[in-house]
Amino acid sequence: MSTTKYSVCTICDIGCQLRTEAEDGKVKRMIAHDNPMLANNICYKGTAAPHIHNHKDRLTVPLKRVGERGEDKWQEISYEQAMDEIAEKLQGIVTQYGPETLAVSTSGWNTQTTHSMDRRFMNLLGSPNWISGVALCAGNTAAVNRLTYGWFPQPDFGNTKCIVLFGHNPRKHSWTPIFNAINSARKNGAKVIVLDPRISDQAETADIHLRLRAGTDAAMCLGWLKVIFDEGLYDRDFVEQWCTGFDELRARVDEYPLERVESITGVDRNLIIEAARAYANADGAVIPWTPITDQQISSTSAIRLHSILRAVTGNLDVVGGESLGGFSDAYIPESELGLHERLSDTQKAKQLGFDDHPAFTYRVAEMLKESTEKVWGFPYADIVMGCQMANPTNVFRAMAHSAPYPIKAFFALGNNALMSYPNQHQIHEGLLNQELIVAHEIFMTPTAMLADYILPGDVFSERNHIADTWSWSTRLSLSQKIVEPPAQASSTFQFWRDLAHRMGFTEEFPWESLEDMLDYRLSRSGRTFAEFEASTFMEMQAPQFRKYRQRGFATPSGKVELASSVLADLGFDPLPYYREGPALTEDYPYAVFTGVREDPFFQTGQRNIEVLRARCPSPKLFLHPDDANQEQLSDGDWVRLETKSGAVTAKISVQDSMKQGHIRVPHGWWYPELRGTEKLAGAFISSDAVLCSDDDEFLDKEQGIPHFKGFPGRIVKTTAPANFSDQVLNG
Ligand SMILES: Nc1nc2c(c(=O)[nH]1)N[C@H]1C(S)=C(S)[C@@H](COP(=O)(O)OP(=O)(O)OC[C@H]3O[C@@H](n4cnc5c(=O)[nH]c(N)nc54)[C@H](O)[C@@H]3O)O[C@H]1N2
Ligand SMILES: Nc1nc2c(c(=O)[nH]1)N[C@H]1C(S)=C(S)[C@@H](COP(=O)(O)OP(=O)(O)OC[C@H]3O[C@@H](n4cnc5c(=O)[nH]c(N)nc54)[C@H](O)[C@@H]3O)O[C@H]1N2
Ligand code: SF4
Ligand SMILES: [Mo]
Repeated sequence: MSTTKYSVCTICDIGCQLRTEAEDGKVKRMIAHDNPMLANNICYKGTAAPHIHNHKDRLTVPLKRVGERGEDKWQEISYEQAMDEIAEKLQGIVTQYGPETLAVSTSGWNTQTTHSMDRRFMNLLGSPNWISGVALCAGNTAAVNRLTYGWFPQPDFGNTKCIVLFGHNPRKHSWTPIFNAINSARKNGAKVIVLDPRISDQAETADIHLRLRAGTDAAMCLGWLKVIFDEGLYDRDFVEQWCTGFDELRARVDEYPLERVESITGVDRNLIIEAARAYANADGAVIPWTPITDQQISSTSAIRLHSILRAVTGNLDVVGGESLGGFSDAYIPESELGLHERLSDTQKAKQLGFDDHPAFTYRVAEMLKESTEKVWGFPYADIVMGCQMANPTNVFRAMAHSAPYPIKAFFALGNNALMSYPNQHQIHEGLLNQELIVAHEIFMTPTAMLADYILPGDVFSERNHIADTWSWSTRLSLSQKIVEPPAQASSTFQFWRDLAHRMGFTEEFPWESLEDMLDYRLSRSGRTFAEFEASTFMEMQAPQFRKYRQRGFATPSGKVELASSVLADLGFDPLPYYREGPALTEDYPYAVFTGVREDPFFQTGQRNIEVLRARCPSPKLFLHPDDANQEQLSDGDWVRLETKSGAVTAKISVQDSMKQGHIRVPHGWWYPELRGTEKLAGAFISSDAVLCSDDDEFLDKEQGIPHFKGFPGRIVKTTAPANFSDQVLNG
């Protein structure tokens, strides 16, 4: 029997809607959606989904650790037994040490079905210590955007005339829908400006390319503002009526004359002027979200500078610019499902990071609560899940060193936590210190290997869902189940619901199934999941522009805060600034950056999927030919990339497109095929997270996120990792 359904792909976080075909209860094929509007939105990871969903190594039965932690020895147990034991152990820990000693790490997009039940459970229990990879991605950007104008805007690619990409490099097989949106905008006459040390794919076809030194984006933005203010290219009316702090900002910008910006960024001042003019003069311009400014030492300033550029050039909440969406009228948002109002002020104040790096913690969420309710109708805006998180570095420090208090239980759901933050050695130490670790996973990752219990997760072809964009936009996309999950695999929704029922929160978790939850969320618009499914595959509220004219902005002043009152109240500089990263030295002469996502993989995933791994069998460092000559290295040589924190073994790829003096290291490499021969399947051999420090001199001040863009490193020649073979998964 063959069936066809439509599902939202969760292999990466951009969520293409695909056509799914199954035969005799097995997923057979994933292809593009029939709707011509969506026909280009698929990459080769999407078409490889059947290989992932039907993979022989999928976890299908709950596992309980029987050897030493990390020894990878397991006993199969029933789901009921696993949940009973987890609940009992967690209860013991909470009673003995307090609820805040539970920390949870998850990313949300791949498990998809959590519906903020994790936050709900933690808030009822009393733990504020929820962390996520979104702290290094769109989550922290959302939180920092709120400081300026109270929401996180979305670019209007359909009508824009200018797209500015700060590093961000969508391609045919990387964030495909955004790649397609940029290409259509180009066809409609939009110019593209790329800021990237490398000649990236987007840079190659850009109208203007600024090859800045890694980590200097904030200085570049200050340079653009200098041009825009000096040449009067800003929207005076908007600034006068709707912004606070213009004079202070202007004085700060004057501290960055173009000679200074040129010397910091390494970009010719005439090119800086040309780009700033092109952006400011365009009839509708956008600076789409980028992870590059999420992950550097001046991150808060750089993200704020993007928001300031949008505002002063009149690109905020207008056609062709970037619009402030607000909550959906049709679907109860996760911000509400999380029950953030149920966590007491005392417990909120225990959130790790609250005191020293508060920008995306409850401390700021509480400061923005009143204005958010006034403008958007609800006090907690958990946009892209990132607006009331604990700080990951503070959490791992607490796990490793028991200060300011210990963390005793750690849950990782759909998140390979060991490799997904800076300072992997500290994360490892912290994990070894735990009394209880639970992993919810579809494959045996290095993080899962360190757990006490592993629960097998379902995948997107095995569950029903309506994907929203985590309160970022009002789009709702249907995702249908086409096959049953393997024996005992289930959703993260089920996990939190079943744990809550075992720990006394039955009343607050009244839903039996995912469909019940979807019915509840849709009840806002008077529909059930079955009705939604029968009537539409995607819907979105019509955008409204210049809404601030009625309601103001969701900031304490009700205006766009060019000088942030929240940052001032917290004792930080209210104005954006540039801070130089840790200096290169004779010993560590290269500026290393992590990233340049690899087409066949999403983050730390898929190294075990043969059809994908064959496209990229080994990790690669990119190096400029002059640097390769200097180091007497050739393309394909194995090297060790060393920093003061650790070392990564990888192959050299000599590329003309690299910027001299820079090295690119990929994110997330481990070797599933080395399970059983190398410690934690080679998690310490080639992972960028061992290189990146989270010492204070490497952290952004306001958010406490690490500097991944231009930290000091050196390379030495070596041999391939033991037991490694390029052919291992090919043949
Ligand atoms: N060191 C370092 N850290 C980083 C980054 C970096 O470049 N360097 N990048 C940051 C960025 S931009 C991001 S977005 C985050 C990403 O962080 P994550 O989104 O956590 O990324 P992944 O590494 O893909 O880990 C997801 C895990 O979920 C599992 N999984 C997939 N689907 C399902 C499912 O349906 N159910 C369950 N239960 N599990 C599933 C996968 O097997 C995988 O192990 O990491 C951030 N952290
Ligand atoms: N195939 C695939 N696609 C993905 C992902 C994946 O893992 N695989 N991950 C998704 C996720 S979660 C994310 S966050 C995005 C990330 O994807 P992108 O936003 O495209 O980011 P990266 O690929 O890390 O790096 C993009 C560019 O930034 C440049 N760069 C490095 N340092 C700097 C700097 O300091 N300043 C500037 N301006 N540029 C710099 C690099 O040279 C590189 O060309 O990709 C998404 N798409
Ligand atoms: S870009 Fe590829 S992996 Fe990402 S959601 Fe779309 S099809 Fe899936
Ligand atoms: Mo990301």
